Amino acid sequence: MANVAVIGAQWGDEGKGKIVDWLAERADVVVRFQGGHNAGHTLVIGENVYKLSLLPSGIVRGTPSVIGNGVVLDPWALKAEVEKLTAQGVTITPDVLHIADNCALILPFHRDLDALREDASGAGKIGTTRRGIGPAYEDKVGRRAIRVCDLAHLDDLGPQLDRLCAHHDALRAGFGEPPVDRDALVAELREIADFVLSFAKPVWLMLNEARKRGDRILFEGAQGVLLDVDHGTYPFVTSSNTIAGTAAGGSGLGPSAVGFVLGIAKAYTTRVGSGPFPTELENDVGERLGVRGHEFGTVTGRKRRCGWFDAVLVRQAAAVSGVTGIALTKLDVLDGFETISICTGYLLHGQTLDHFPSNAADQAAVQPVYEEIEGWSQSTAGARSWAQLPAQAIKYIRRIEELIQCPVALVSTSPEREDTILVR
Ligand code: 2SA
Ligand code: MG
Repeated sequence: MANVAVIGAQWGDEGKGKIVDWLAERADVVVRFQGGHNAGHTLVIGENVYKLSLLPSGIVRGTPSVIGNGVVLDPWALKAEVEKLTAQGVTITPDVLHIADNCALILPFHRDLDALREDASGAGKIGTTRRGIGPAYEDKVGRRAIRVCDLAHLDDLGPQLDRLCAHHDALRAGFGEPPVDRDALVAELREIADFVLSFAKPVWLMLNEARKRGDRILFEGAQGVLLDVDHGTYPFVTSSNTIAGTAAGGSGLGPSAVGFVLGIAKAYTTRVGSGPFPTELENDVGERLGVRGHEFGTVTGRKRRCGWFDAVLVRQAAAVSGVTGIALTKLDVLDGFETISICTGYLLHGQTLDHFPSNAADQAAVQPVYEEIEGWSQSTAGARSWAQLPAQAIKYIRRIEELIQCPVALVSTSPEREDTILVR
């Protein structure tokens, strides 16, 4: 097996957790390369349900797991998640979990700022997870961040802390908030430092060595391509690059380390948070998709918006991410629909478009052009082979492949790991 990067081909929540878990069994190491604890990956293993936000999914089965430099790391969220999983019987030691020592930290004032901005934004709200992700990435590219390795040098933060606090004090003043309490911040960091540092190392070195040995590396993307800060529905995006290209840069490997790019797409579309969503169904059909698909955020419990499959968006996501094959998930949610629609193009001010425009107002204004196909009445839930699928469901999958110009490599028919059809 080549190294595989798993990425979301829509707005996240495509079911990456299950697919990563399925692949993790065949991998020697699993790497998260972007995002932070805004992810929500659900793993169902027998009777047990594991919900991961920051830790790579491999951790649950004891596969060595790496948090790469492209991730922004909240030390307290890390500790809480490690404790939660430990209570569920998962063993997490420095032999299994490895954290890049050059990861930028998410600090308490990042979380505050995320919430303050969202609350002040009214209709312009992004609908973030309020985890401080955006502000932490801002400080990283602004060259002000405190990083994991700095936790070993808390007495020497000096000018770096000055710049960081000066920046935040000005922002906080704008919201009527007091300046950052520097002593309290350093004290809090001091308390958590040893815990984080016990997992910290130059993971780029470890990964390059793994690569030389021929170990199989599984890159675990979070969110989805349409939330990518460059290619997504800007500004209604997350603050990292979620495309497959980030797998290399966010972990300290070169681009050739990423072999097969597996894009995960739901058989319909969902989105949580604000922003354009051309095929959104604000009616009974959308409601039915949400109820049948249990469409609620893993991290925040927010209700997800639902709509038909948008082949234009997935085609674009597959292109900008170099997707080799698609894993189509939650096909069973479409069971029993008399007809199913697929968006094949857009109308914008009377003109037909075969791609999603970049401008936010245009993105909000496009009207989906639908193709309707006949549904199926049989259940596909739990199907494990092509032969167990109704003919119409196969037709639906084949039509999607044609429209997105990318093969469907896997079909997932339930949250259970074994309920997966390998197409080729
Ligand atoms: P942020 O917090 O700055 O990354 O939010 C910016 C936008 O990115 C969206 N976003 C997500 N969308 C879907 N799933 C995500 N993860 C969790 C999950 C979310 C949850 O898997 O369910 O539990 O609510 C995720 N993370 C970020 C977010 O909605 C904003 O639109
Ligand atoms: Mg999710």
